[in-house]
Amino acid sequence: MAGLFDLSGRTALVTGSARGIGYSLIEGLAAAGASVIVNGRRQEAVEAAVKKLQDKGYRTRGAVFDVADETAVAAAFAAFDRDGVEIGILVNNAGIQFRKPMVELELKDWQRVLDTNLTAAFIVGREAARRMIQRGYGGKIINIASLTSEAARATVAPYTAAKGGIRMLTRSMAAEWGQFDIQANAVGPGYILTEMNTALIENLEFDAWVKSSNPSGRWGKPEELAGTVVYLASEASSYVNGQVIYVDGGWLSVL
Ligand code: GCO
Repeated sequence: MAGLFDLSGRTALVTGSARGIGYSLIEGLAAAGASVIVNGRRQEAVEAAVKKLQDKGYRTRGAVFDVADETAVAAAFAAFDRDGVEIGILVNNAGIQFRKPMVELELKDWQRVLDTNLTAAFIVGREAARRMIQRGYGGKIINIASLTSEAARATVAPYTAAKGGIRMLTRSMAAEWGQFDIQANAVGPGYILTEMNTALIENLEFDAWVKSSNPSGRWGKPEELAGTVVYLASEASSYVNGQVIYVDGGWLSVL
């Protein structure tokens, strides 16, 4: 059974993995045996994350590109091709948050969130799937969804719309790519202790709300998401497709 979760010999690209949830996910995939590729937009952050993982003995490289930039993504994958890097596991994790009531929201801010949190998953997923299909031995795509893929919270409309889109993009990927032995699924984190949520964590009222409206009575930790991603990246989930697994302490299951 242990072999079912072994990712040895596989290469995983995790977008937005220089910090936060993305870094926890890529560390988990590396610990399960995968060679990993750290992605981010800032060279120094990517290099620091690569060094941290290499110091732990993991096979790691970095790839600095903006996942929302179609040209940059194509160039990054062309470089992978040149280097003989075959990405068998893609985690579309990159995401930003922008909190403001819709009536005050500018279109540019709406668009920026949708570009990074939803369109980027399509752009990077398309490049990865083209190669998985061409190679002929399948692959794994894991999109990072959110509680807001199911339920809305005021002041985060672009994020919510994008994460709702991630839920249905995941199903579209399953619908089109399942025939090529590609499994596309999603992980939906609950409220997790990350830098993106610092303003919420430090807000006593919000902190109390997170703890009172969640059966586990606490925030989740980034490393608590890694096991589900390793599962969806492994042979253990070879007949799981188009699903969203919520890692939320039970939040969505209760009134
Ligand atoms: C917010 C938070 C949420 C969480 C997470 C919940 O402002 O409500 O940022 O969006 O980060 O996505 O699943």
